[in-house]
Amino acid sequence: PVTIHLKDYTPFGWQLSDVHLTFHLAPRSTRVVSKIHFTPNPEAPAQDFFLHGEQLTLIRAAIDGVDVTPEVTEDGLRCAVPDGPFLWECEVEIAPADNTALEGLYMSSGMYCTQCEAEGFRKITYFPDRPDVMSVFTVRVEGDLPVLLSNGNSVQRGDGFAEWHDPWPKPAYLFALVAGDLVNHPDSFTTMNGRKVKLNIWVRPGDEGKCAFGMEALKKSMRWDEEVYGREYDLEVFNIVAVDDFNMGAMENKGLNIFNSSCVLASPETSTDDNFERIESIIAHEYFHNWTGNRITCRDWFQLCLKEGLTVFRDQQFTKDIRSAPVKRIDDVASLRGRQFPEDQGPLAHPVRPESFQEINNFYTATVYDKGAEVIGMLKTLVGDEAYAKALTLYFDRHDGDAATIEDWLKVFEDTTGRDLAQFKRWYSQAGTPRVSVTEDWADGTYTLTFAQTTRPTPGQPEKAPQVIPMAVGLLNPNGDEVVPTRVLEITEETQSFRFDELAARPIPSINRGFSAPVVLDRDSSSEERAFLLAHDTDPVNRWEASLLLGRDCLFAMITENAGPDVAWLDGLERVLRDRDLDPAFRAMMMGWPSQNEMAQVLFERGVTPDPDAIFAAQETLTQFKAERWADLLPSLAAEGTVDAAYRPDADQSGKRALGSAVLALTTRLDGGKAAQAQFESADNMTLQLSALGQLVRVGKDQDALAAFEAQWCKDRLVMDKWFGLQVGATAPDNVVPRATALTQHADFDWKNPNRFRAVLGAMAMNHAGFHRKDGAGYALLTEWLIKLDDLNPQTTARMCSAFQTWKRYDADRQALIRVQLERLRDKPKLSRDTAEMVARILG
Ligand code: HT7
Ligand code: ZN
Repeated sequence: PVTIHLKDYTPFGWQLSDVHLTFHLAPRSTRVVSKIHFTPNPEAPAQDFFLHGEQLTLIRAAIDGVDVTPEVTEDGLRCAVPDGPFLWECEVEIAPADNTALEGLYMSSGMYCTQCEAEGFRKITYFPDRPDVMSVFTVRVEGDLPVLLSNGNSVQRGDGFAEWHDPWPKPAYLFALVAGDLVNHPDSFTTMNGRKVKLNIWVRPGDEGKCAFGMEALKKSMRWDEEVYGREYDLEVFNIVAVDDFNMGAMENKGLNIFNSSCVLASPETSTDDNFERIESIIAHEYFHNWTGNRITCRDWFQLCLKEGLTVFRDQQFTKDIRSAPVKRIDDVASLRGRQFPEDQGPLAHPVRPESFQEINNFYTATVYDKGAEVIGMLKTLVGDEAYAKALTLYFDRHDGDAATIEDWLKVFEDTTGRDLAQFKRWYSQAGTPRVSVTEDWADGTYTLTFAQTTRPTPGQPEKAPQVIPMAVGLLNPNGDEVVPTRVLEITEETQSFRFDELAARPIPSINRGFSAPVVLDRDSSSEERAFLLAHDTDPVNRWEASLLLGRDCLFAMITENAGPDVAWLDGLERVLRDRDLDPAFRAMMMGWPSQNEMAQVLFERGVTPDPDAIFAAQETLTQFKAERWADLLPSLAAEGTVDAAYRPDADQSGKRALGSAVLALTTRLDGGKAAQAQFESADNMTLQLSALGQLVRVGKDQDALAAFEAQWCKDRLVMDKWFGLQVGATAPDNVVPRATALTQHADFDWKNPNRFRAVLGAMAMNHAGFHRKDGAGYALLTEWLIKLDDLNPQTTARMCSAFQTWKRYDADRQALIRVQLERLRDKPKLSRDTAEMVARILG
């Protein structure tokens, strides 16, 4: 396998002034004709003329009108070219109907669509398929289909053809084409400068009723980007298309975003509140890419976080602004710790800006996206809101039209603030989660906090240097009053102390408020102090954190010492739950507790080998105990969690329903599923229906409900994904593998569809105790399916290998069972490059 290194970057030898593409569509014999003007790039070293190309049949190539015979290899072609500018013409044939990898031009439910990021365009035609080669595209699509779309503005449309022109230079990964029998949900948006932009969401006939929410989200995103970042949309039309077969969530192709249908289609009957919120944020994310990603793109794929970290940061800001900021922050922190921390602390750890890769598709990770966003949040905290805004304006002014780097990004902050960001840059280059231990000292009215930071070695990085850590700290006095409001301490040294003078009494610190830095905090605080913060902290994230830490300790003691549940913690929590001044959504979050996966990590960190069955049993005992202890409280909380008005998927109503659903989880422990059954039967929206079904699955009283649900929704793919997933995800550990096995034999288990594959096999891998069952049947079943999928869809296969990334936490028997499966995968004949790289990294 070839490893590509950041340090080897060299510019392409030519510039492309314009690209003309003509597509003659046919399922197994699409012809693609390209005409491109190449001009030597004065900034580039001398090099062969090489164009990427994979799985293409070359029909004809010509230079300046004269036919040529290039040297064609598996990954492209080489050709002798004139010294000066020249016109390249080329015709290839491709077979979209046979493209199961869902990269390049492929077919989904009878429609043609594309996915070119990262390196899919090379499966469409021969081209310098790299993000720093930008050009203006004109595209003609010919085909006997009612809707023919591509990037940019519509130039001409006629019987069986359409022409599109995108005036903004772009790299090939932002190219898109869609053709099919589609219907649109139209609307328009008037920009801050009074330009009217046509908006469309294109869907398969029958899905028109699921577009309204996505359209509203799009308009909100467009307005927000104008108001907060001063960014205006720059084409006459913005098209979104929903596609059923898609490897990821969505793609920001210029003017023609393509979405996994699960990430855009929504209706109250078929989508949960969580689905609505996710759709809103993904639509925002893709839209925001128009400036952070498209107008300013990446020089090379090592700079992926430049667009992804920033765009995630922007979509998180957007959700905070239009929903509840504290709840969103807690959600993001929980997801970072649940997904990114295990990556950063295991064999797949890599820097936010990786330095090498074999397959770039394997680096669309939680580290690049979510830690990348945290790094931007830290930068904003360090420089302040005003300087951040100025730096961003400078970034857009200075780099519009560029393929930029992290160096460019940091330079705008240096130029705006005069700060030296050399040390801060380590957040981009150093992998691993920093651990910060805290000690304190109190004498004569002076309170001193001392922080010591370390980062453990990660693959390829044995030594770590200290990072800049913005640590937001507030101090409370013993009465619970805030005596020192939030202050950001800038930790730059390995060990560093900060003093707070003239305090009347020894304070109680609230550290890393708002999760100001993505670190593991090591602090020996007493449970009294945690309970105090749970009761009094003014920072919602740390209030939630205090409860989580108490929950961890409680479960740890239950698992390792057979202790009973921590009554003091539950009483403290009860006071929070009874506080009607607190947002129901926040209280719903407080009712959550460490996941089984998180507990496995906690045990491992504390030197105890996690036993998945014991963790599951402790969770069950704790839930039952909570239900019994709070039996009196549950009815009033359930009332607060009931919405009488017509369904709206907004923060207010969904917060209430989240509380109702958390209450139902406890009530079910007391009534064996009666309330859940009633809710299931009366539900008039998917949020209530699904949460009730989840509880029925949990208590094993699900046969009738599952059958009724299937009968009701068998025609709706997205709802049926939920049906498949829930049966595996919510059931008791012993049932997980048998159920997953049975579902893979279900007539509707279309394993070639990534959503359906993930619904069953992904849900199995997420059911901690079920997946990690002692006999290794979960590992074997997943591997069997990954082996099968790899021939068809390497990208999705490789991503799902990360289910094994935490394997070193477990006992020797489980590790041996996992190793057997990883080696089985590794030894599969014709294993894809994607999966081979992942397996090799996980095996170490
Ligand atoms: N920029 C996109 C990332 C992406 C992708 C999307 C769909 C299918 C395959 C893909 N490979 C990479 C999505 C985003 O971050 O917005
Ligand atoms: Zn993105």
